Amino acid sequence: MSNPAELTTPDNLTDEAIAAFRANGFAHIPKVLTGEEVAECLRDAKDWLARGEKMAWDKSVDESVVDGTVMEWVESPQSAALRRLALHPRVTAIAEKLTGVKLRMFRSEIVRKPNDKSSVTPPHIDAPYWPWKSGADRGWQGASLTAWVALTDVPVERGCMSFIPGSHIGPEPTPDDWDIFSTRPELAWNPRVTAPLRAGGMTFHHERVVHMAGANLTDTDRISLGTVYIDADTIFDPSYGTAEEDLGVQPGQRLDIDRYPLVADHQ
Ligand code: AKG
Repeated sequence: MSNPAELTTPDNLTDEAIAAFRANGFAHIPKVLTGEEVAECLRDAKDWLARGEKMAWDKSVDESVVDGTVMEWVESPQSAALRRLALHPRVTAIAEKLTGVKLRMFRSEIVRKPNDKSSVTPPHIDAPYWPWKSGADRGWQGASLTAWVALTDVPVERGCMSFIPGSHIGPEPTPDDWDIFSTRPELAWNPRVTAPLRAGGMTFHHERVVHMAGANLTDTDRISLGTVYIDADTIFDPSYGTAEEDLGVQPGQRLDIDRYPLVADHQ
């Protein structure tokens, strides 16, 4: 863990932090962006949320949990700061050190948890959604991780994330694991780590780690950018996952197209 006043970079990321990510399935990094970087990304994000087409997560649970826009902004010159953030050399090089593998940027999502009508993000793991084999044959037991960057301050009361340390280690995920406490009920009784963040701080989480977030009980929107990075060798396999979007590659192929750039090309 670094001093909150100090920017974490790939150069000062400690071996202990890397070992903790692999053991716990998440990393809590109090400061990774400068104030200037936060300000320009927040400006871009608000701009997109005001005019981009939005989707709501999990309408069946609660229409108002979060809304977000996925990826359209990546190609737009008006959102240069967010594109820079999704491919930010500091963020991506930390991600590659944590996982120990070469990564591609897979997708990125601006998320707002509104101040006036939000509820909780239920406990879940991400792996059952993704159309690839979740890493059993890989050293870090994963094929993807998410970088979740706070663009506003996110104290506990504004709906920060919590994680169940070590929950990424276990059986190969199945589609039923989306409702993780029904398939692995023992995890509901494990200690959780809550990760409040100042704007410019971030967490990384493994696709198999149990995570959740609280409701936004404050009078200010919670805004974040969640970017998913995948192991560069990940192969599209629709027999895994519930995602139905067209990925632009054929089953059995690596996700080796321009849409999923190697992060190293931007470092
Ligand atoms: C994820 O990025 O996988 C999340 O579950 C984010 C939850 C949130 O932003 O509340």
